[in-house]
Amino acid sequence: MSIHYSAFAIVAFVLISSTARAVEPPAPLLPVPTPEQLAWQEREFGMFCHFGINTFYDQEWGEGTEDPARFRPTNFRARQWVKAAKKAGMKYLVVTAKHHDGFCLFPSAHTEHSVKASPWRKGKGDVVADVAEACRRHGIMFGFYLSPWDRHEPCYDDCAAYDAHFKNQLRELLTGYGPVGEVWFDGAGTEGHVYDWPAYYALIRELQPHALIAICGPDIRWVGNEQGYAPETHWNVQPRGNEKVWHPAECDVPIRKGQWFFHTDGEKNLKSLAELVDIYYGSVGRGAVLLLNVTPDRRGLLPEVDVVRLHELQRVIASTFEDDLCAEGRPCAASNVRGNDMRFGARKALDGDPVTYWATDDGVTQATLEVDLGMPRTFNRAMLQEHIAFGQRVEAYEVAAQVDGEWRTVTSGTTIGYKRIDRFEDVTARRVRLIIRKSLACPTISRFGLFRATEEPLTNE
Ligand code: FUL
Repeated sequence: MSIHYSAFAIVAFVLISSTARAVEPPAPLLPVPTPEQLAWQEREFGMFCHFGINTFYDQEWGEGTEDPARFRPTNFRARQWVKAAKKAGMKYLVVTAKHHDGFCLFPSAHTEHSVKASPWRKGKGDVVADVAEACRRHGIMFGFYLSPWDRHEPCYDDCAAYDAHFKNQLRELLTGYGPVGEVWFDGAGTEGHVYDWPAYYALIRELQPHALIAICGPDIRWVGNEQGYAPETHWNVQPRGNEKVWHPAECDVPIRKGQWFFHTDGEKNLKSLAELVDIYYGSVGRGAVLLLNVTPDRRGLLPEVDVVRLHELQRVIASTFEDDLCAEGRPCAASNVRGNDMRFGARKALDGDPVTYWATDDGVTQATLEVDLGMPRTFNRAMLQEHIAFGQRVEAYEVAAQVDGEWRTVTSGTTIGYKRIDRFEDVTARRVRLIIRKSLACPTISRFGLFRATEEPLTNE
């Protein structure tokens, strides 16, 4: 009896292990994101906060001659910023520890031009510390912006001396405030100045190995505009010298048109809900990450009107994407499934799990996935996602629906990447298809979703 049992167990083991061996996941298509880049990509949406001496001067770029005595927020509460971010669905926050004017929101030991010299909290306050602490408390990734261009620092024109100064400040920020997720190096104003970037990067890697270095940095690239839009065709892989690297894009844009810092008459520049919804589709919907600037006022609080707008945006996004018509359980089939193995089956694109994916056999770069929605359903948004941990692959796709017995193209495009959301007029259909037309290697699709948005069309209010 026991012999029979163990013989059976051995046969079962051999069978299971040989099937497992037969169908390997696709080989990664290099380069692929680092774990930190992947986790950042999945955050999708963050808050930028420009706060500093400019807030009290009604200006965007200080000259470095501003008086720290003017920095006196009356009701600064970092928690209000972070709670608003969290409620808006944002997953990280980047604060301006120092802008071009050189005024530091933290009590740097290497300059007097900081909160230390201000009347705020009798010179004992530290905005960066409060923000980092609030982020930690609410599970928001913390990041800081540190402007390389410094119009106050007397040693700025001596490149070597300034490198040492800048590294000192970096060290303070990298060691005194807990985990840092992103370091934002602005390129503005730096023309003609030679910085020792490799030394800055080395210091960050040494002190915060999980921090991503953005813009003037190797981990996250600037999307190339301050409007909040990524290009339609959007590749994460970029050339660097003779190499190709994974260098994902971040779309930074202010919620008030053209204003990163607070201005007393800035409310009229607050973007409309429709504009913000459009920005969301133009950034997250094209596979980039959105860093929306919401700027604290002279109280040290985010203005209520901005917070309300932010939450309107969150409601539109949440309500649009809460009911996936292609959800798990719908009958579905694919023209090709990797090794005919259920682990890579069509269903894996519907299960809402970003870790699982539908994949085809190696060499199969055109394939169709068909879903039966059970009955005619109306939709106007398609969400597609690639399993980018294995690299970005798709070069051309199409979504089609069977309307009155005929297959019609609902939307089509080029790249998918981490996420692609397309908008189109209402379509009512029971059978729908995702067609991969062209791919650099076998596609790995972790999401094919269809939704119905009810928000008003874009207006220019
Ligand atoms: C630009 C800066 O000059 C602006 O003031 C702002 O900080 C924006 C995010 O980057 O380069």
